[in-house]
Amino acid sequence: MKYRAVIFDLDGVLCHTDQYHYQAWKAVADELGIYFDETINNRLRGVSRMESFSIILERYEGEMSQEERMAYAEKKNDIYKELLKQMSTADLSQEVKETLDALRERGLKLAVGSSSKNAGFILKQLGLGEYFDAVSDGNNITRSKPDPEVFLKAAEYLDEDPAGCLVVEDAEAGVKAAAAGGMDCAAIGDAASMVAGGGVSSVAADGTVAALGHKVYCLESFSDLLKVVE
Ligand code: B16
Ligand code: MG
Repeated sequence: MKYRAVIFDLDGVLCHTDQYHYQAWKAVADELGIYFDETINNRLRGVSRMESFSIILERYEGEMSQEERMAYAEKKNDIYKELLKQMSTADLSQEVKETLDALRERGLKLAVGSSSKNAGFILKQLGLGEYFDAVSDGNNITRSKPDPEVFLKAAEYLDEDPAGCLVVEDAEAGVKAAAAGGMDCAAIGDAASMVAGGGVSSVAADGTVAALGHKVYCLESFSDLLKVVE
């Protein structure tokens, strides 16, 4: 088999917390009188909390100190965490669970590589608290995607070479992070549309990341992963 391990992004791949991120940022943006919509929200995928707020503040007319930025980011996180409480095992789709189980049966190691500092809580809500062989998340990194740190740490925790790992991502920043880390990537959702449309500039039409030689597959649905790892 080509791969020995699969590293999954969390938000937008294993589950859909993206709507909760949107609602929480929207509440903060509305309070500050900043225009914010789903298109801007797409730019926040895979990007750390503080960097996400910087993107939102691009449309802010006034000045904001670092302390104020931290306070608003914390406020967003409080709203987000409150929304996460309504998540349950019902938010883990049957397709995702069955595909994870099938990958494991094939002998692949499975890890999470997420920018989120709330990854542990989300996995617990989904009933996946003890499921993965390793979890690398926003708490163990200093640089966020497109830096490859979160995926390289996941490979290290799994004791695997990056070249033997396949990353699954829904964000442009994550697809780039995988390539920068020397890993092939399966793009899903928003990232798959971008890759297919040529929106990820470093990815050639045949799915190869130019100059780096890493593959990027476009998944129509999560279970397509089983074909990629054959
Ligand atoms: P938190 P992922 C990312 O998760 C989200 O896509 C991104 O929108 C969010 O800003 C980031 O986590 C940080 O999340 O505020 O919970 O630490 O896609 O990398 O699983
Ligand atoms: Mg994501």
